Amino acid sequence: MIGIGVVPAPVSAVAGAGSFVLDESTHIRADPAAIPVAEHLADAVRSLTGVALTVSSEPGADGGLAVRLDGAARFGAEGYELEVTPDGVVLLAHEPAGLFNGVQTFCQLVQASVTSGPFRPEVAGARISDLPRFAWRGAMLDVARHFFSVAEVKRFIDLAALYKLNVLHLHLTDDQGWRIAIDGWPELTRIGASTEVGGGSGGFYTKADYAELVEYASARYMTVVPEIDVPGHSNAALASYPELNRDGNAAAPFTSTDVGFSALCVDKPITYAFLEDVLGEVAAMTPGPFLHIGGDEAQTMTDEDYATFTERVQKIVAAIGKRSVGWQELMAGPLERGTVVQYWNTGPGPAQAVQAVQKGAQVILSPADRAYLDMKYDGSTELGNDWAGYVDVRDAYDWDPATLIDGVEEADVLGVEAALWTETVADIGDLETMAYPRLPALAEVAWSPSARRDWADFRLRLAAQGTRWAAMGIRFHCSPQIPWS
Ligand code: TNX
Repeated sequence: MIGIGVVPAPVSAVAGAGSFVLDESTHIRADPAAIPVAEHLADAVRSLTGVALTVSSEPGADGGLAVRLDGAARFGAEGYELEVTPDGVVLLAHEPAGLFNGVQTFCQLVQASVTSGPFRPEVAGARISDLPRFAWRGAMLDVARHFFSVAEVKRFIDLAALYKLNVLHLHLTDDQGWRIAIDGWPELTRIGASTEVGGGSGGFYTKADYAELVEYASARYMTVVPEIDVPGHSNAALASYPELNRDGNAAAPFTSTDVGFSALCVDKPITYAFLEDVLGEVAAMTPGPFLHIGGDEAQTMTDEDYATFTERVQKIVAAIGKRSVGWQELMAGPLERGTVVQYWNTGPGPAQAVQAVQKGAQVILSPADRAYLDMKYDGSTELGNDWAGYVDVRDAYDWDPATLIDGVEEADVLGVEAALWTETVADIGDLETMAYPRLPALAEVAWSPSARRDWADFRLRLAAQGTRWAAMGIRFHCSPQIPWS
């Protein structure tokens, strides 16, 4: 089996002689800067096997598990080397994020030992060296259509981190709800946050909540990319502040699922005062380099107004010291240096992604017929949409980012992102069912070299992961394409 069963498939993995036995006497010895990752490893092993490992940074005898930051620089910020022998386990990386990725791999090897017969935490010998293909391996959650609590978003982060995803894109605002507190604009949360699809009471993140999410993600080496979707998808803001509307009357709250009807006013100075405040506050709370400014489906605006607006917003973002990300429509106007364009709409085809590249932008690939986790798996899926067709596990898995679009080459692709829109997804059970197992499939698209990817092999490796998901209480979709054990 490719990569001795690991998902996503590592760059190189070979089985070694013998096995390493984990028991209560096993000690993890970590470099001081690697202690948080080592603690994470101990927690994960405890929940997988019940075995409690001790952690320290004291130098000591060989044996046990060594977690060290002296890996080769050529493995980059996120790569790692892992060796399992009867005498011990050595995990090396150049940076902590690489160690964290190595821990995910090691846990899968442990899991394989737990499920391969009578319980004996004995990890088969292996030598793995690994690093990601793409820098941006994203998971987007729409918390605007239905609100998800801090605890639920943390669970989503956990689901993504298991498969080495490193970007959490939070779609924080849309027609149906505004989900982030902005000091200078309190009505956004008093009014704009009080709705969601279907008429529920919505919700929002305080600044402390948001900081908690950033912290939780960062402890898992994930960067948060907040999205404030403008100029369209802005009804919640327009319902909160009459002065943002052309006629000076507050828009009515919206709890249905149509798109494309709302737009901020291009020619009103207050529009930009509003955006400077919002983007400034969001940027101040966000350590990562990117702000997502939406830009999709502004169907009531002229092309000229749209270009004027999106150029100005990108300049606001640049002035704050951040880089803009926008949905593919953004390429219709001028692109600020460093702006990244996210391809999604497979309906009109990839021309806008090609044009974005021709204008010098890198792209993130989220083709809806592959990467939209809100599409139904098949005709029997109760939740979800189907405007881009059904997306079963093979559709999510069996494509290559470098050959998907003529005119978009590997170097033009910053990465791949799975997107979970939540018009029909209302709680954590729904979320898990739509995300799993497609999120791990897309994680392999983003991480593994194309030479290591093969559907026939992947479906066997994925099947073996199901046991762990069941143990973790993840309500995954048992796609008939996968031979679940
Ligand atoms: C299109 S993707 C949208 C979203 C919807 C989604 C549903 C994008 C940039 N816009 O507003 O939620 O389809 O699949």
